[in-house]
Amino acid sequence: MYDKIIAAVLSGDTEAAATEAKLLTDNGVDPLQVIDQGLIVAMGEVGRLFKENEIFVPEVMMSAHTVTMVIDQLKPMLKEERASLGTVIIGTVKGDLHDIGKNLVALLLANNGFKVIDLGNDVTPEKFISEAKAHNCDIIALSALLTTTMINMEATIKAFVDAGSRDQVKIIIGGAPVTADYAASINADGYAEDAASAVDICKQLMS
Ligand code: B12
Repeated sequence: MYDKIIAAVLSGDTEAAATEAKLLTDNGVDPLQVIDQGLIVAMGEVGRLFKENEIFVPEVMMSAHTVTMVIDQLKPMLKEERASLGTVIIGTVKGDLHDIGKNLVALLLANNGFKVIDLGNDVTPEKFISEAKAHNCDIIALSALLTTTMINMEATIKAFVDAGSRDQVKIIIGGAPVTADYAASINADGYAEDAASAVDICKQLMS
């Protein structure tokens, strides 16, 4: 059922992927399933091909662009619940430009009753701190996809400690190289391996 959209993402054919996504949702498929079974599966395959040197950065960028465009197309179909559960500030840490996973976490949180402020990618610790203060936020969600930028999660948490505001927020982390052990080792309050579990963690932290 998802073969065509996966193939379109792999070849970076945004038009074909968008058409296939529309066809699926027109036929009653849940947009979240299209994201989960189509787009995320396709990006997993892109990752495998990239790792095995079968494709290179330009192809990965085209696939990433396709996924971003299709998610934007699907977004209006997802019902956004009234934000009432709490405010989450999310961003990809300093030095890291990967944002597809972070965007999915933001999307699901917004769809599950959280107010989400997305700071984008390459976000400095100082920016997280100033935005947390400005929005009186409850949870900070940090994303990192590179082993070389994971260290900036620890730096961000330390910056909150140094600023004297660590007790005012919960901090959760995630991204492909991140583990629960790593989260514990840097004193994060939570870790989740995918967007749906990120919602569960945030709900737990707010209860
Ligand atoms: C797409 C991609 C890119 C795109 C990014 C486009 C974009 N807009 O994001 C581009 C081409 C720009 C790119 C660049 C680079 N990339 Co890249 N990239 C990938 C790739 C193929 C897919 C990532 C992705 O989107 N996955 C799909 C999403 C849905 O999954 P996800 O991000 O893991 O997110 C899920 C969970 O992790 C979790 N999650 C994510 N964030 C958060 C946050 C919180 C709080 C929580 C709770 C959960 C959570 O929920 C998400 C949804 O389920 C990965 C391969 C891989 N296996 O991850 C490599 C990969 C991450 N890249 C890699 C590399 C090396 C690079 C470059 C250095 C390449 C280069 N030579 O230039 C640059 C670095 C640029 C930079 N400074 O950031 C390596 C990293 C290796 C390492 N050990 O660090 C990988 C693993 C590929 C590989 N196997 O070598 N990349």
